[in-house]
Amino acid sequence: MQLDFVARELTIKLVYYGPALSGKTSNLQALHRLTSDASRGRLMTLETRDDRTLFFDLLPLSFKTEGELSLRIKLFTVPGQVIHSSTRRLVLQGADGVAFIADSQLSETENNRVSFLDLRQNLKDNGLDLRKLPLVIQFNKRDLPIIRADDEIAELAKHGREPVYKAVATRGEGVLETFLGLLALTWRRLDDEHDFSNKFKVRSDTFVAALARQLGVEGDPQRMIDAALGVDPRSSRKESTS
Ligand SMILES: Nc1nc2c(ncn2[C@@H]2O[C@H](COP(=O)(O)OP(=O)(O)OP(=O)(O)O)[C@@H](O)[C@H]2O)c(=O)[nH]1
Ligand SMILES: [Mg+2]
Repeated sequence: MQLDFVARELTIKLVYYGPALSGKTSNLQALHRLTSDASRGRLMTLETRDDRTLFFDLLPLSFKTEGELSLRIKLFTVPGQVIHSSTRRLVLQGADGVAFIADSQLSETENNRVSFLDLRQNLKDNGLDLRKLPLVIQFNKRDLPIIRADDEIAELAKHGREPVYKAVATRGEGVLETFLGLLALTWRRLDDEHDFSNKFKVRSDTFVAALARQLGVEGDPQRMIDAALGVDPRSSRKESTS
C-alpha cells in the first residue's frame, strides 16, 4: 500500500498467485475484457508463445471514490513455472492481498499444494504472514472433465479460512466475483488498520459496490461477492488455530 496524503491517492497491490497454467493470466485478460475503459489501463503481459508468463502481467485500475480519495489498484500475476521462484518473490513484495488461482483438475492437486507452500515461503521471505494477509482462493477450469468435485470444494471451503470461488477464467465466469471478493477483503483490512473511510470521508459499506459500478460491472456486485463458498469476504477471516 502506498498513500500520497497530499494528493489523497491510495495505491494498493493485489497479486494473482498459483501453479503454472492455472489461469492467472486468463483472469487478468477476462477482467480487462469485462470492464469499461474509463477506469482500466493497459494490460501488460509478457509471455512465451505457449502461454507461459515470463515475468509478470500488470493491469492498472483507477477510481475516484465518493469521498476525497483516489484509488489505484495494481493487479499483478506471477509466473507459475517452478523455475521462476525468485520472480514470484519479487512480485509479492508489498502485496496487500492475494488471489490464489488453483487448477481444479485432479492431476494438478499436487501442483496446487506445492504452489501454496511456495506462496507461504515467499511471503515469509518478504516479512509477510500468510495467516494475516487478505487471501481468496479460486478453483479455476471448472469446465474440464476430470476435476475435483463440487462437494469436495465446498468441504474445503467450510474448513478453510479463506473465501473460495469457482471459475472458468477463459469464459470470464467467476472472474469478477474473485476480484471483488479480494478487493472487499483487502479494503476491509486496510480500513481497519488505517481508518481510511473516516480520514477521507469514504462510505465503507458501499465502497466496493461503487468501484464495481465505475468498472462498468453489470449485475449486483454484492451478490457476486456473496458467491464465495465458506468464509464471507466482508467479515474478518477466522483466527488461525494452527
Ligand atoms: N478449459 C479451460 N482452460 C483454461 C481456463 N483458464 C485458463 N485456461 C487455459 O490454460 C492455459 C494457461 O492459462 P494462463 O492464464 O496462461 O495460465 P497462467 O496461470 O498465467 O500460467 P503461467 O503464466 O505459466 O503461470 C491457457 O491455454 C488458457 O487458455 C479455464 O477456466 N478452462
Ligand atoms: Mg501467466
